Amino acid sequence: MNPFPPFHPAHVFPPDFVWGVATSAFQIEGGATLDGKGPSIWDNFCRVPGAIADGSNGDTACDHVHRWAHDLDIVKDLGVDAYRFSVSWPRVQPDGMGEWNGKGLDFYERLVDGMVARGIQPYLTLNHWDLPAALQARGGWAARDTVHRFVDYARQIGRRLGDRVATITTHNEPWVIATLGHEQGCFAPGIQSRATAMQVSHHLMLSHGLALQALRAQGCKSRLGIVLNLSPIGPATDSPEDVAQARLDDGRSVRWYMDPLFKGDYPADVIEHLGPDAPRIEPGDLAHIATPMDFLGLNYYTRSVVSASGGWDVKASGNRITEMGWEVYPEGLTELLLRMHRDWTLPPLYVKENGAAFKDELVEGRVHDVERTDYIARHIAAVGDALAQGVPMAGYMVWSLLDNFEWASGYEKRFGIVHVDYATQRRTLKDSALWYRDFLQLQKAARRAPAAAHDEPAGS
Ligand code: IFM
Repeated sequence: MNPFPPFHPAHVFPPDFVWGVATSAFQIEGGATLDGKGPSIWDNFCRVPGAIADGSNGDTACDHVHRWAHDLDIVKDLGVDAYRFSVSWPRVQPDGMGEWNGKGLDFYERLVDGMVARGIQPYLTLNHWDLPAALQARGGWAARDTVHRFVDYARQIGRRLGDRVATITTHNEPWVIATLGHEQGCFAPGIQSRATAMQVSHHLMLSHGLALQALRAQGCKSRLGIVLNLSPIGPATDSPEDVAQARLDDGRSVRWYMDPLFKGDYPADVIEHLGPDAPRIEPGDLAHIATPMDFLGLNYYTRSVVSASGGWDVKASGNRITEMGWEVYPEGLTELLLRMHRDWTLPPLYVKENGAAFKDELVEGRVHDVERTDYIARHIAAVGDALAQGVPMAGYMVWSLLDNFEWASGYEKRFGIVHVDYATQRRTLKDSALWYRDFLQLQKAARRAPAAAHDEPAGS
């Protein structure tokens, strides 16, 4: 029996739709001290007893610093258009200010050239969370000076790689950096203060806008944008308390980021709710944040259902739950995309991450990850549904290419479509990777011969 939804004509995507896979530096690179790399806040956080579920760290991870060429061969073999990766700031500038590390910059030169040579479009992210530890010692993202350090770093990367990378993302998931890193403290740098978190979020957004301006001023040709993690947020019941809670949560995690980017202001209800914890905003900041973008990236994994009393049992949904405890809810992706299209004026929109951790078993060289394959197929269909209803979708990327260091969960949660045996560093394409490759071949066939391919369901 075919466990996957068929891809009927509504889900043949436009010829220029970009298909990709994604990773980030800290999660795969390893080489924590190689060739002059400085420590990041995540290197330090991993040393805090109890911070990482399995007590692990990113010292070796997937050893991508040594195996990058083989990894790019895998990316090419999948037949994707683009590979989303991030630059480790402390690898290229160990202290986050001052001296540049030539060997670190050369690594990314080789990586980008390797993509170009294989016909893969490089999609670069500047900040996927691994802030240089030396900057944290000076206040980190809570300090306004870090904004200017980030802009310098963006300029340098633009100068070195901007002629070859298709897109540059400033920040990946500023909500995670601010809220998990500085309010809940379960991610680096492990701070627990709402006021600090809100100031951090403002500095991230400000540095995003200023980096865009700086990159454009030096003639950078890459398309520029940001990647947000958003979910549709709904009340568990229709009680006024639950409805109000859902509205507030939506304000803090969705509108807090979308409104300044696209409407030039933070949501008034959230500012009022924060009271003294609201960030200090200097004149002109909001105009910088609203600098027009060439694209917006969205990372989608699940929906959020909230109740004023705190708990909602995700199992009550009756839907499959991933190893992260996240409900599988592809309808939420279509719902979110339609809402974004309705409430804000969007540039081309990419799903820059989507995927799932499930328990995988490597048996005789195969990983039959039916649940992950089903997850990806259904979310691609959800993107197709949004596209068909007019949302300006430009691309979709699977998280992740490789099993990797899943932050506070360590190596226990596997998101890869390629299995990594951490003892040997051997890579094995899971069934989800084989399915994605077949699916992309069908999409490409559809690009060549649209009429014939419409009769051909994918995934069969
Ligand atoms: O692994 C992370 C990634 O770094 C950012 N987005 C969510 C993924 C899964 O938790």
